[in-house]
Amino acid sequence: MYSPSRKDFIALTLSDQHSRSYNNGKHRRQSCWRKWKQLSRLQRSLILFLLALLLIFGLLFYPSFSEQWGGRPLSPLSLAVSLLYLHAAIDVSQHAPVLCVCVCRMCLLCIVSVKPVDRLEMVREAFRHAWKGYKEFAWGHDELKPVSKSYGEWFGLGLTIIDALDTMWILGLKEEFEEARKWVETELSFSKNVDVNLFESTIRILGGLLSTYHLTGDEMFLEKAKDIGLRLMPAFKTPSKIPFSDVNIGKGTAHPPRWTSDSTLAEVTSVQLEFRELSRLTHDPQYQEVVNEVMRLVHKLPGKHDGLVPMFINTNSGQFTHKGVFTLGARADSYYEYLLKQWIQGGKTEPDLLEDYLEAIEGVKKHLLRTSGPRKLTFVGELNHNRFNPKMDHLVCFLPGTLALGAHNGLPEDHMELALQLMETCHQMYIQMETGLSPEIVHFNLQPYDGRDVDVKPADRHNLLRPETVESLFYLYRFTKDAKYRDWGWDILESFNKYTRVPSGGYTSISNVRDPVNPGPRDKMESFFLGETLKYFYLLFSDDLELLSLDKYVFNTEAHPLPIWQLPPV
Ligand code: DMJ
Repeated sequence: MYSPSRKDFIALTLSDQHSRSYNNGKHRRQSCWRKWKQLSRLQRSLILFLLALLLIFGLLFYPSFSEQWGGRPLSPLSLAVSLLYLHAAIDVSQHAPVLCVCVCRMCLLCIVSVKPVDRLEMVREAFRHAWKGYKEFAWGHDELKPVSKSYGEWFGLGLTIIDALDTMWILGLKEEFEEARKWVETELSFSKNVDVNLFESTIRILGGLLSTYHLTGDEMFLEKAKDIGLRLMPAFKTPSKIPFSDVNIGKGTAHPPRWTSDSTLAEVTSVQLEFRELSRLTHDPQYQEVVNEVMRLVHKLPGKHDGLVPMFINTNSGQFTHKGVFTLGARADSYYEYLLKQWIQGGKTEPDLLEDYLEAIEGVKKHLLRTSGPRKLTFVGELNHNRFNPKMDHLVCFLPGTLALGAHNGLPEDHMELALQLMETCHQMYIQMETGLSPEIVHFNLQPYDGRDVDVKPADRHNLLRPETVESLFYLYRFTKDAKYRDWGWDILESFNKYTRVPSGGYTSISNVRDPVNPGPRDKMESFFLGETLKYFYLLFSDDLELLSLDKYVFNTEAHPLPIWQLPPV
Protein backbone atom coordinates (compact mmCIF):
# COMPACT_ATOMS: atom_id res chain seq x y z
CA MET A 1 0.00 0.00 0.00
CA TYR A 2 1.32 3.45 -0.86
CA SER A 3 1.87 5.69 2.10
CA PRO A 4 3.23 9.14 1.37
CA SER A 5 6.71 9.88 2.60
CA ARG A 6 7.71 13.22 4.12
CA LYS A 7 8.95 14.39 0.74
CA ASP A 8 5.68 13.41 -0.97
CA PHE A 9 3.81 15.17 1.80
CA ILE A 10 5.75 18.35 1.15
CA ALA A 11 5.06 17.99 -2.56
CA LEU A 12 1.35 17.48 -1.90
CA THR A 13 1.22 20.45 0.43
CA LEU A 14 2.91 22.55 -2.18
CA SER A 15 0.32 21.35 -4.68
CA ASP A 16 -2.50 22.46 -2.34
CA GLN A 17 -0.94 25.85 -1.95
CA HIS A 18 -0.64 26.05 -5.68
CA SER A 19 -4.37 25.32 -6.21
CA ARG A 20 -5.25 28.16 -3.89
CA SER A 21 -3.09 30.62 -5.76
CA TYR A 22 -4.42 29.12 -8.99
CA ASN A 23 -7.93 30.24 -8.04
CA ASN A 24 -6.70 33.69 -7.13
CA GLY A 25 -4.96 34.21 -10.45
CA LYS A 26 -7.68 32.55 -12.48
CA HIS A 27 -8.21 35.36 -14.95
CA ARG A 28 -4.51 35.82 -15.72
CA ARG A 29 -4.21 32.11 -16.38
CA GLN A 30 -7.30 32.02 -18.59
CA SER A 31 -5.74 34.60 -20.90
CA CYS A 32 -2.48 32.58 -20.85
CA TRP A 33 -4.50 29.52 -21.76
CA ARG A 34 -6.17 31.37 -24.66
CA LYS A 35 -2.75 32.33 -26.02
CA TRP A 36 -1.54 28.75 -25.69
CA LYS A 37 -4.57 27.51 -27.66
CA GLN A 38 -3.83 30.01 -30.43
CA LEU A 39 -0.54 28.24 -31.11
CA SER A 40 -0.39 25.56 -33.82
CA ARG A 41 -0.08 21.92 -32.73
CA LEU A 42 3.51 21.88 -34.05
CA GLN A 43 4.43 25.00 -32.06
CA ARG A 44 2.95 23.53 -28.90
CA SER A 45 4.74 20.23 -29.37
CA LEU A 46 8.02 22.05 -29.95
CA ILE A 47 7.68 24.07 -26.74
CA LEU A 48 6.78 20.97 -24.77
CA PHE A 49 9.69 19.07 -26.26
CA LEU A 50 12.11 21.82 -25.26
CA LEU A 51 10.68 21.96 -21.74
CA ALA A 52 11.01 18.20 -21.39
CA LEU A 53 14.61 18.37 -22.58
CA LEU A 54 15.39 21.08 -20.08
CA LEU A 55 13.99 18.99 -17.29
CA ILE A 56 15.87 15.88 -18.28
CA PHE A 57 19.16 17.82 -18.38
CA GLY A 58 18.32 19.38 -15.05
CA LEU A 59 17.79 15.96 -13.54
CA LEU A 60 20.93 14.53 -15.12
CA PHE A 61 23.22 17.28 -13.93
CA TYR A 62 21.57 17.68 -10.59
CA PRO A 63 23.76 15.10 -8.76
CA SER A 64 27.03 16.76 -9.67
CA PHE A 65 25.73 20.16 -8.62
CA SER A 66 24.44 18.87 -5.35
CA GLU A 67 27.65 16.98 -4.60
CA GLN A 68 29.68 20.11 -5.13
CA TRP A 69 27.52 21.66 -2.47
CA GLY A 70 28.20 18.73 -0.21
CA GLY A 71 24.71 17.36 -0.80
CA ARG A 72 23.46 14.00 -1.96
CA PRO A 73 22.15 13.26 -5.44
CA LEU A 74 18.38 13.21 -5.97
CA SER A 75 17.03 10.17 -4.18
CA PRO A 76 15.57 7.37 -6.38
CA LEU A 77 12.09 8.06 -4.97
CA SER A 78 12.22 11.76 -5.83
CA LEU A 79 13.61 10.93 -9.25
CA ALA A 80 10.80 8.46 -9.93
CA VAL A 81 8.13 10.90 -8.75
CA SER A 82 9.68 13.67 -10.85
CA LEU A 83 9.72 11.48 -13.95
CA LEU A 84 6.08 10.55 -13.35
CA TYR A 85 5.25 14.23 -13.25
CA LEU A 86 7.16 14.75 -16.46
CA HIS A 87 5.28 11.92 -18.11
CA ALA A 88 2.01 13.32 -16.88
CA ALA A 89 2.96 16.75 -18.13
CA ILE A 90 3.59 15.51 -21.65
CA ASP A 91 0.43 13.42 -21.54
CA VAL A 92 -1.72 16.36 -20.63
CA SER A 93 -0.13 18.60 -23.20
CA GLN A 94 -3.56 19.86 -24.05
CA HIS A 95 -3.66 21.48 -20.63
CA ALA A 96 -0.85 23.97 -20.40
CA PRO A 97 -1.66 25.20 -16.85
CA VAL A 98 -1.32 21.67 -15.56
CA LEU A 99 2.04 21.49 -17.27
CA CYS A 100 3.10 24.67 -15.50
CA VAL A 101 2.01 23.21 -12.18
CA CYS A 102 4.04 20.08 -12.88
CA VAL A 103 7.14 22.02 -13.83
CA CYS A 104 6.93 24.14 -10.68
CA ARG A 105 6.30 21.09 -8.57
CA MET A 106 9.32 19.30 -10.00
CA CYS A 107 11.57 22.25 -9.30
CA LEU A 108 10.32 22.43 -5.72
CA LEU A 109 10.69 18.70 -5.33
CA CYS A 110 14.30 18.98 -6.45
CA ILE A 111 14.89 21.69 -3.89
CA VAL A 112 13.32 19.85 -0.96
CA SER A 113 15.16 16.63 -1.80
CA VAL A 114 18.58 18.28 -1.27
CA LYS A 115 19.84 16.95 2.03
CA PRO A 116 23.19 18.64 2.37
CA VAL A 117 25.73 16.54 4.21
CA ASP A 118 27.75 18.92 6.29
CA ARG A 119 31.13 17.29 5.94
CA LEU A 120 32.75 19.61 8.43
CA GLU A 121 30.10 18.69 10.97
CA MET A 122 30.77 15.02 10.29
CA VAL A 123 34.45 15.55 11.11
CA ARG A 124 33.50 17.33 14.31
CA GLU A 125 31.17 14.47 15.14
CA ALA A 126 33.97 11.95 14.54
CA PHE A 127 36.28 13.96 16.77
CA ARG A 128 33.67 14.15 19.55
CA HIS A 129 33.16 10.41 19.31
CA ALA A 130 36.90 9.75 19.57
CA TRP A 131 37.18 12.23 22.44
CA LYS A 132 34.24 10.66 24.28
CA GLY A 133 36.04 7.29 24.40
CA TYR A 134 39.34 8.88 25.40
CA LYS A 135 37.72 10.96 28.12
CA GLU A 136 35.77 8.10 29.57
CA PHE A 137 38.38 5.37 29.54
CA ALA A 138 41.83 6.92 29.10
CA TRP A 139 41.78 10.47 30.42
CA GLY A 140 45.29 11.74 31.20
CA HIS A 141 46.95 8.66 29.66
CA ASP A 142 48.73 8.45 26.34
CA GLU A 143 46.29 6.47 24.19
CA LEU A 144 42.82 5.04 24.26
CA LYS A 145 42.26 1.29 23.93
CA PRO A 146 38.67 1.63 22.79
CA VAL A 147 37.66 -2.02 22.59
CA SER A 148 38.83 -3.03 26.05
CA LYS A 149 37.74 0.40 27.31
CA SER A 150 41.12 1.05 28.86
CA TYR A 151 44.32 2.89 28.02
CA GLY A 152 47.86 2.40 26.80
CA GLU A 153 50.87 4.21 28.21
CA TRP A 154 53.96 5.12 26.19
CA PHE A 155 55.55 8.16 27.84
CA GLY A 156 52.87 8.73 30.47
CA LEU A 157 52.35 12.33 29.35
CA GLY A 158 48.74 12.43 28.17
CA LEU A 159 49.91 12.29 24.56
CA THR A 160 46.43 12.26 23.04
CA ILE A 161 45.42 15.44 24.86
CA ILE A 162 48.51 17.37 23.74
CA ASP A 163 48.43 16.05 20.18
CA ALA A 164 44.75 16.98 19.84
CA LEU A 165 44.85 20.50 21.33
CA ASP A 166 45.19 22.47 18.11
CA THR A 167 42.73 20.19 16.29
CA MET A 168 40.06 21.09 18.86
CA TRP A 169 40.88 24.76 18.44
CA ILE A 170 40.67 24.56 14.65
CA LEU A 171 37.43 22.53 14.72
CA GLY A 172 35.90 25.08 17.10
CA LEU A 173 35.32 22.53 19.86
CA LYS A 174 35.55 25.07 22.65
CA GLU A 175 34.28 22.97 25.53
CA GLU A 176 36.62 20.09 24.75
CA PHE A 177 39.51 22.49 24.25
CA GLU A 178 38.92 24.14 27.63
CA GLU A 179 38.94 20.85 29.52
CA ALA A 180 42.14 19.84 27.72
CA ARG A 181 43.74 23.21 28.43
CA LYS A 182 42.89 22.87 32.11
CA TRP A 183 44.52 19.45 32.22
CA VAL A 184 47.69 20.77 30.57
CA GLU A 185 47.86 23.65 33.02
CA THR A 186 47.13 21.73 36.20
CA GLU A 187 48.09 18.08 35.59
CA LEU A 188 50.79 17.92 32.95
CA SER A 189 54.25 17.69 34.44
CA PHE A 190 57.45 16.90 32.54
CA SER A 191 59.35 16.45 35.77
CA LYS A 192 59.10 12.68 35.48
CA ASN A 193 61.61 9.85 35.56
CA VAL A 194 60.61 8.58 32.13
CA ASP A 195 62.40 7.75 28.87
CA VAL A 196 60.86 9.43 25.85
CA ASN A 197 61.72 9.12 22.20
CA LEU A 198 63.25 12.41 21.03
CA PHE A 199 61.49 12.42 17.64
CA GLU A 200 58.04 11.35 18.81
CA SER A 201 57.97 13.73 21.75
CA THR A 202 59.26 16.60 19.63
CA ILE A 203 56.73 16.25 16.82
CA ARG A 204 53.76 15.47 19.06
CA ILE A 205 54.41 17.34 22.31
CA LEU A 206 56.73 20.24 21.45
CA GLY A 207 55.03 20.68 18.05
CA GLY A 208 51.55 20.47 19.58
CA LEU A 209 52.31 22.99 22.32
CA LEU A 210 53.99 25.47 19.96
CA SER A 211 51.18 25.41 17.42
CA THR A 212 48.54 25.77 20.14
CA TYR A 213 50.46 28.73 21.49
CA HIS A 214 50.41 30.34 18.04
CA LEU A 215 46.73 29.72 17.48
CA THR A 216 45.58 30.87 20.92
CA GLY A 217 48.25 33.34 22.04
CA ASP A 218 48.07 31.63 25.44
CA GLU A 219 51.50 31.95 27.13
CA MET A 220 50.88 28.85 29.25
CA PHE A 221 51.47 26.69 26.17
CA LEU A 222 54.74 28.45 25.39
CA GLU A 223 55.96 27.89 28.97
CA LYS A 224 55.19 24.19 28.65
CA ALA A 225 56.93 24.09 25.27
CA LYS A 226 60.06 25.67 26.77
CA ASP A 227 59.99 23.16 29.60
CA ILE A 228 59.87 20.09 27.35
CA GLY A 229 62.29 21.62 24.82
CA LEU A 230 64.93 22.13 27.49
CA ARG A 231 64.43 18.65 28.86
CA LEU A 232 65.00 17.11 25.43
CA MET A 233 68.34 18.88 24.90
CA PRO A 234 70.54 16.17 26.53
CA ALA A 235 69.79 13.96 23.50
CA PHE A 236 72.21 16.09 21.46
CA LYS A 237 75.17 15.52 23.79
CA THR A 238 76.82 12.78 21.73
CA PRO A 239 80.34 12.39 20.29
CA SER A 240 79.06 13.07 16.79
CA LYS A 241 76.34 15.63 17.62
CA ILE A 242 73.88 13.26 15.98
CA PRO A 243 71.29 12.90 18.75
CA PHE A 244 70.43 9.75 20.68
CA SER A 245 66.98 8.32 20.15
CA ASP A 246 65.91 8.43 23.82
CA VAL A 247 65.99 10.95 26.65
CA ASN A 248 65.04 10.65 30.29
CA ILE A 249 63.27 13.96 30.76
CA GLY A 250 63.38 13.72 34.55
CA LYS A 251 67.04 12.78 34.97
CA GLY A 252 68.42 14.72 32.02
CA THR A 253 70.22 11.72 30.57
CA ALA A 254 70.05 10.36 27.03
CA HIS A 255 70.93 7.06 25.38
CA PRO A 256 70.52 5.07 22.17
CA PRO A 257 68.23 2.02 22.02
CA ARG A 258 69.58 -1.01 23.96
CA TRP A 259 70.51 -2.99 20.83
CA THR A 260 72.46 -0.36 18.82
CA SER A 261 74.24 3.00 18.92
CA ASP A 262 72.51 4.01 15.69
CA SER A 263 69.73 6.56 15.38
CA THR A 264 67.09 6.53 12.68
CA LEU A 265 67.76 9.01 9.89
CA ALA A 266 64.20 10.38 9.74
CA GLU A 267 64.15 10.84 13.49
CA VAL A 268 67.29 12.97 13.78
CA THR A 269 66.36 15.13 10.78
CA SER A 270 62.68 15.70 11.65
CA VAL A 271 62.92 17.70 14.87
CA GLN A 272 64.25 20.84 13.18
CA LEU A 273 61.04 22.79 12.51
CA GLU A 274 60.10 22.60 16.19
CA PHE A 275 63.51 23.39 17.74
CA ARG A 276 64.13 26.25 15.31
CA GLU A 277 60.75 27.74 16.17
CA LEU A 278 61.47 27.39 19.88
CA SER A 279 64.67 29.42 19.43
CA ARG A 280 62.83 32.10 17.51
CA LEU A 281 60.18 32.43 20.21
CA THR A 282 62.55 32.32 23.19
CA HIS A 283 65.44 34.27 21.59
CA ASP A 284 67.61 31.45 22.86
CA PRO A 285 69.75 30.09 19.99
CA GLN A 286 70.73 26.81 21.66
CA TYR A 287 67.79 24.86 20.23
CA GLN A 288 68.31 25.84 16.61
CA GLU A 289 72.07 25.41 16.89
CA VAL A 290 71.87 21.72 17.77
CA VAL A 291 69.35 20.84 15.06
CA ASN A 292 71.01 22.96 12.38
CA GLU A 293 74.26 21.16 13.15
CA VAL A 294 72.59 17.81 12.39
CA MET A 295 71.46 19.13 9.01
CA ARG A 296 74.93 20.48 8.25
CA LEU A 297 76.50 17.09 9.04
CA VAL A 298 74.01 15.12 6.96
CA HIS A 299 74.33 17.60 4.09
CA LYS A 300 78.02 16.84 3.60
CA LEU A 301 78.00 13.17 4.58
CA PRO A 302 79.21 10.61 2.00
CA GLY A 303 77.02 7.55 1.32
CA LYS A 304 74.01 9.19 -0.30
CA HIS A 305 72.74 7.82 -3.57
CA ASP A 306 71.77 10.71 -5.84
CA GLY A 307 70.31 12.54 -2.86
CA LEU A 308 68.69 9.46 -1.33
CA VAL A 309 69.80 8.73 2.23
CA PRO A 310 70.37 5.45 4.09
CA MET A 311 68.01 4.74 6.98
CA PHE A 312 70.44 4.82 9.92
CA ILE A 313 73.21 7.03 11.24
CA ASN A 314 75.66 6.23 14.02
CA THR A 315 75.71 8.51 17.07
CA ASN A 316 79.42 7.84 17.76
CA SER A 317 80.93 8.09 14.28
CA GLY A 318 78.30 10.30 12.72
CA GLN A 319 78.41 8.06 9.61
CA PHE A 320 75.54 6.39 7.75
CA THR A 321 75.10 2.69 8.52
CA HIS A 322 73.10 -0.06 6.75
CA LYS A 323 74.11 1.55 3.50
CA GLY A 324 72.51 0.43 0.26
CA VAL A 325 68.88 0.44 1.42
CA PHE A 326 66.85 3.40 0.17
CA THR A 327 63.21 4.10 0.85
CA LEU A 328 60.80 7.00 1.22
CA GLY A 329 58.85 4.98 3.76
CA ALA A 330 59.50 4.16 7.40
CA ARG A 331 62.76 5.53 8.89
CA ALA A 332 63.53 7.92 6.04
CA ASP A 333 60.23 9.60 5.07
CA SER A 334 60.23 12.84 7.02
CA TYR A 335 63.91 13.59 6.22
CA TYR A 336 62.70 14.55 2.72
CA GLU A 337 59.61 16.30 4.04
CA TYR A 338 61.63 18.46 6.47
CA LEU A 339 64.20 19.50 3.86
CA LEU A 340 61.47 21.30 1.97
CA LYS A 341 59.57 22.49 5.01
CA GLN A 342 62.62 23.98 6.75
CA TRP A 343 63.44 25.82 3.54
CA ILE A 344 59.90 27.23 3.50
CA GLN A 345 59.88 27.96 7.25
CA GLY A 346 63.06 30.04 6.96
CA GLY A 347 61.70 32.13 4.10
CA LYS A 348 63.58 30.20 1.35
CA THR A 349 66.92 31.58 2.45
CA GLU A 350 68.88 28.36 3.15
CA PRO A 351 70.17 27.01 -0.16
CA ASP A 352 71.65 23.74 1.21
CA LEU A 353 68.19 22.57 2.22
CA LEU A 354 66.77 23.28 -1.21
CA GLU A 355 69.73 21.69 -2.95
CA ASP A 356 69.37 18.48 -0.90
CA TYR A 357 65.62 18.37 -1.54
CA LEU A 358 65.87 18.88 -5.30
CA GLU A 359 68.64 16.32 -5.57
CA ALA A 360 66.63 13.82 -3.55
CA ILE A 361 63.55 14.18 -5.77
CA GLU A 362 65.76 13.58 -8.82
CA GLY A 363 67.09 10.50 -7.00
CA VAL A 364 63.53 9.29 -6.41
CA LYS A 365 62.70 9.73 -10.11
CA LYS A 366 65.85 7.96 -11.20
CA HIS A 367 65.87 5.00 -8.83
CA LEU A 368 62.55 4.49 -7.09
CA LEU A 369 59.80 5.42 -9.52
CA ARG A 370 57.98 2.73 -11.54
CA THR A 371 54.50 2.08 -12.90
CA SER A 372 52.35 -0.95 -12.17
CA GLY A 373 51.68 -3.35 -15.05
CA PRO A 374 47.87 -3.45 -15.25
CA ARG A 375 46.73 0.15 -14.67
CA LYS A 376 50.02 1.99 -15.00
CA LEU A 377 49.89 3.43 -11.50
CA THR A 378 53.00 5.44 -10.67
CA PHE A 379 54.52 4.35 -7.37
CA VAL A 380 57.65 4.82 -5.26
CA GLY A 381 59.38 1.53 -4.52
CA GLU A 382 62.56 0.75 -2.57
CA LEU A 383 66.15 -0.02 -3.46
CA ASN A 384 67.94 -2.82 -1.65
CA HIS A 385 71.61 -3.09 -2.69
CA ASN A 386 70.74 -2.16 -6.27
CA ARG A 387 67.75 -4.51 -6.40
CA PHE A 388 64.42 -2.76 -6.94
CA ASN A 389 61.64 -3.83 -4.60
CA PRO A 390 58.10 -2.76 -5.70
CA LYS A 391 57.09 -2.21 -2.07
CA MET A 392 55.44 1.01 -0.94
CA ASP A 393 54.51 1.92 2.64
CA HIS A 394 51.36 3.91 3.23
CA LEU A 395 53.73 6.36 4.94
CA VAL A 396 55.01 7.32 1.45
CA CYS A 397 51.63 8.90 0.75
CA PHE A 398 52.91 12.08 2.43
CA LEU A 399 54.89 12.61 -0.78
CA PRO A 400 52.15 13.88 -3.15
CA GLY A 401 51.37 16.64 -0.65
CA THR A 402 55.02 17.56 -0.14
CA LEU A 403 55.73 17.61 -3.89
CA ALA A 404 52.68 19.81 -4.46
CA LEU A 405 53.80 22.16 -1.69
CA GLY A 406 57.20 22.46 -3.36
CA ALA A 407 55.65 23.21 -6.76
CA HIS A 408 53.42 25.82 -5.10
CA ASN A 409 56.60 27.43 -3.78
CA GLY A 410 58.16 27.73 -7.20
CA LEU A 411 59.85 24.34 -7.61
CA PRO A 412 59.68 22.56 -11.00
CA GLU A 413 56.24 21.98 -12.49
CA ASP A 414 57.00 18.28 -13.02
CA HIS A 415 56.96 17.90 -9.23
CA MET A 416 53.26 18.77 -9.42
CA GLU A 417 52.68 16.26 -12.21
CA LEU A 418 54.31 13.57 -10.12
CA ALA A 419 52.23 14.64 -7.12
CA LEU A 420 49.01 14.15 -9.11
CA GLN A 421 50.07 10.68 -10.27
CA LEU A 422 51.12 9.54 -6.81
CA MET A 423 47.90 10.92 -5.33
CA GLU A 424 45.95 8.68 -7.70
CA THR A 425 48.05 5.71 -6.57
CA CYS A 426 47.44 6.41 -2.89
CA HIS A 427 43.73 6.70 -3.63
CA GLN A 428 43.85 3.32 -5.38
CA MET A 429 45.52 1.85 -2.29
CA TYR A 430 42.24 2.60 -0.52
CA ILE A 431 39.60 1.83 -3.12
CA GLN A 432 41.13 -1.47 -4.19
CA MET A 433 40.65 -2.81 -0.67
CA GLU A 434 37.37 -4.41 0.41
CA THR A 435 36.99 -2.03 3.38
CA GLY A 436 37.95 1.06 1.39
CA LEU A 437 40.92 1.50 3.75
CA SER A 438 44.58 1.24 2.80
CA PRO A 439 46.85 -1.40 4.27
CA GLU A 440 50.15 -0.43 5.91
CA ILE A 441 52.24 -1.73 2.99
CA VAL A 442 51.48 -2.75 -0.60
CA HIS A 443 53.54 -4.51 -3.26
CA PHE A 444 52.91 -3.38 -6.83
CA ASN A 445 52.54 -5.80 -9.66
CA LEU A 446 54.95 -5.04 -12.49
CA GLN A 447 53.48 -7.63 -14.89
CA PRO A 448 51.14 -6.20 -17.52
CA TYR A 449 49.10 -9.40 -17.85
CA ASP A 450 47.85 -10.03 -14.36
CA GLY A 451 44.72 -8.12 -13.29
CA ARG A 452 45.64 -6.65 -9.92
CA ASP A 453 47.86 -3.60 -9.37
CA VAL A 454 48.53 -4.23 -5.73
CA ASP A 455 49.24 -7.26 -3.65
CA VAL A 456 49.02 -7.13 0.13
CA LYS A 457 50.95 -9.63 2.20
CA PRO A 458 49.05 -11.07 5.19
CA ALA A 459 51.38 -9.34 7.67
CA ASP A 460 50.84 -5.93 6.01
CA ARG A 461 47.03 -5.82 6.02
CA HIS A 462 46.60 -3.58 9.03
CA ASN A 463 45.46 0.03 9.11
CA LEU A 464 46.56 2.24 11.99
CA LEU A 465 44.26 5.21 11.22
CA ARG A 466 47.23 6.92 9.59
CA PRO A 467 46.91 10.40 8.08
CA GLU A 468 49.30 10.56 5.09
CA THR A 469 46.77 10.14 2.26
CA VAL A 470 44.28 12.57 3.80
CA GLU A 471 47.17 14.98 4.35
CA SER A 472 48.12 14.86 0.67
CA LEU A 473 44.47 15.18 -0.39
CA PHE A 474 44.34 18.39 1.64
CA TYR A 475 47.39 19.85 -0.14
CA LEU A 476 46.16 18.80 -3.56
CA TYR A 477 42.72 20.23 -2.98
CA ARG A 478 44.17 23.52 -1.79
CA PHE A 479 46.36 23.83 -4.89
CA THR A 480 44.04 22.45 -7.60
CA LYS A 481 40.53 23.08 -6.15
CA ASP A 482 39.54 19.81 -7.80
CA ALA A 483 36.49 18.54 -5.88
CA LYS A 484 37.41 14.92 -6.55
CA TYR A 485 40.05 15.08 -3.82
CA ARG A 486 37.37 16.02 -1.32
CA ASP A 487 35.20 13.17 -2.49
CA TRP A 488 38.08 10.72 -2.12
CA GLY A 489 38.63 12.02 1.40
CA TRP A 490 34.95 11.72 2.17
CA ASP A 491 34.97 8.07 1.12
CA ILE A 492 37.89 7.42 3.47
CA LEU A 493 36.08 9.08 6.38
CA GLU A 494 33.01 6.94 5.67
CA SER A 495 35.17 3.81 5.68
CA PHE A 496 36.77 4.80 8.97
CA ASN A 497 33.28 5.25 10.37
CA LYS A 498 32.15 1.92 9.02
CA TYR A 499 35.07 -0.29 10.01
CA THR A 500 37.01 1.38 12.80
CA ARG A 501 34.44 3.21 14.91
CA VAL A 502 33.84 1.62 18.31
CA PRO A 503 30.27 2.18 19.56
CA SER A 504 31.23 3.04 23.13
CA GLY A 505 33.59 5.78 21.94
CA GLY A 506 36.81 6.04 19.98
CA TYR A 507 38.19 4.53 16.78
CA THR A 508 40.46 1.52 16.57
CA SER A 509 43.26 0.40 14.30
CA ILE A 510 42.34 -2.81 12.48
CA SER A 511 44.24 -5.93 11.41
CA ASN A 512 42.77 -6.71 8.02
CA VAL A 513 41.61 -4.14 5.48
CA ARG A 514 40.67 -6.96 3.10
CA ASP A 515 38.05 -8.46 5.36
CA PRO A 516 34.99 -6.26 5.74
CA VAL A 517 33.22 -8.94 7.76
CA ASN A 518 35.95 -9.22 10.34
CA PRO A 519 38.44 -6.37 10.00
CA GLY A 520 39.93 -7.43 13.34
CA PRO A 521 39.91 -4.48 15.74
CA ARG A 522 43.34 -4.03 17.33
CA ASP A 523 42.17 -2.02 20.30
CA LYS A 524 44.36 1.06 19.83
CA MET A 525 43.61 4.64 18.88
CA GLU A 526 46.89 6.39 18.04
CA SER A 527 47.14 10.01 19.14
CA PHE A 528 47.84 11.00 15.53
CA PHE A 529 44.27 10.08 14.58
CA LEU A 530 43.12 13.17 16.52
CA GLY A 531 46.24 15.22 15.97
CA GLU A 532 46.58 14.62 12.24
CA THR A 533 43.98 12.52 10.46
CA LEU A 534 40.87 14.34 11.69
CA LYS A 535 42.55 17.73 11.36
CA TYR A 536 43.45 17.11 7.73
CA PHE A 537 39.90 15.87 7.02
CA TYR A 538 38.57 19.14 8.42
CA LEU A 539 40.97 21.31 6.45
CA LEU A 540 40.24 19.30 3.28
CA PHE A 541 36.49 19.93 3.58
CA SER A 542 36.71 23.54 4.74
CA ASP A 543 35.82 26.19 2.15
CA ASP A 544 37.84 28.72 4.06
CA LEU A 545 41.07 28.52 2.12
CA GLU A 546 42.63 31.12 4.39
CA LEU A 547 42.21 28.82 7.36
CA LEU A 548 45.88 28.02 8.09
CA SER A 549 46.95 29.31 4.71
CA LEU A 550 49.83 27.35 3.24
CA ASP A 551 51.52 30.66 2.46
CA LYS A 552 51.60 31.53 6.14
CA TYR A 553 52.02 28.20 7.91
CA VAL A 554 54.09 25.10 7.51
CA PHE A 555 52.76 21.91 9.08
CA ASN A 556 55.16 19.76 11.04
CA THR A 557 55.14 16.02 10.37
CA GLU A 558 52.47 15.58 13.06
CA ALA A 559 50.18 18.18 11.41
CA HIS A 560 50.93 20.95 13.89
CA PRO A 561 51.01 24.28 12.02
CA LEU A 562 53.97 26.58 12.69
CA PRO A 563 54.35 30.05 11.18
CA ILE A 564 56.53 30.75 8.16
CA TRP A 565 59.06 33.30 9.33
CA GLN A 566 58.85 36.84 8.10
CA LEU A 567 62.53 37.42 8.81
CA PRO A 568 65.30 35.09 7.65
CA PRO A 569 66.96 32.84 10.27
CA VAL A 570 69.96 34.30 12.08
C1 DMJ B 1 52.98 10.38 12.71
O1 DMJ B 1 53.49 10.31 13.98
C2 DMJ B 1 53.80 11.29 11.85
O2 DMJ B 1 53.06 11.67 10.74
C3 DMJ B 1 55.09 10.67 11.41
O3 DMJ B 1 55.79 11.49 10.53
C4 DMJ B 1 54.83 9.35 10.74
N1 DMJ B 1 54.02 8.50 11.54
C5 DMJ B 1 52.83 9.00 12.15
C6 DMJ B 1 51.59 8.94 11.28
O4 DMJ B 1 51.52 7.91 10.43
